[in-house]
Amino acid sequence: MKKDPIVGIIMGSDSDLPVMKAAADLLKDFDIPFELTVVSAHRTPERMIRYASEARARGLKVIIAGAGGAAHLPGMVASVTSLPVIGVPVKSSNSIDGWDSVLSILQMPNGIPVATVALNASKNAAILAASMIGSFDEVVGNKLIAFKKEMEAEVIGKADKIKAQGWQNFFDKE
Ligand code: RP5
Repeated sequence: MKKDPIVGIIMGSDSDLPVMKAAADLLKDFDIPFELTVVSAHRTPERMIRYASEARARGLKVIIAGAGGAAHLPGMVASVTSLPVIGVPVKSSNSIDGWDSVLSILQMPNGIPVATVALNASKNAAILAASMIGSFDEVVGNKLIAFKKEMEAEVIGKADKIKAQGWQNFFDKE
């Protein structure tokens, strides 16, 4: 049976999907039920208000919102919902190197925080969402512990390889 989504991934445009896909991939790997859709602060303001105001009652626990340019979506959604909102600044094609969306999402007024991740870092947004879910859901929490252990083993493996081969030979083909 399909489980109801507990994370909402929204984005200002379908052009954000190539960036936001990594969040969906991570949540899928973690077996966290999520939904994904386009909600634009500027082009569909009423849909945005509806989405944000109904999110908690629909059972969502966290919202990941990605947008580029004048990226008002995460902040506006946070202004309506009491759920935690994670903002993903997207480097859209007409952006000024992404600084527009980074600052737009980061510089929220007192009282309405958005947890902002790095430019295009939708995977990190999903990891953060998983941490929030994992703080009350043991199964997800344990998956995060395993995920961190895997990363640790990977780094130690690389460090061991550098030590064994010498740093000059690190990139040589095996
Ligand atoms: C923002 O404008 C969207 O989040 C997107 O990053 C950017 C460009 O949107 P499109 O013109 O590609 O639809 O609202």
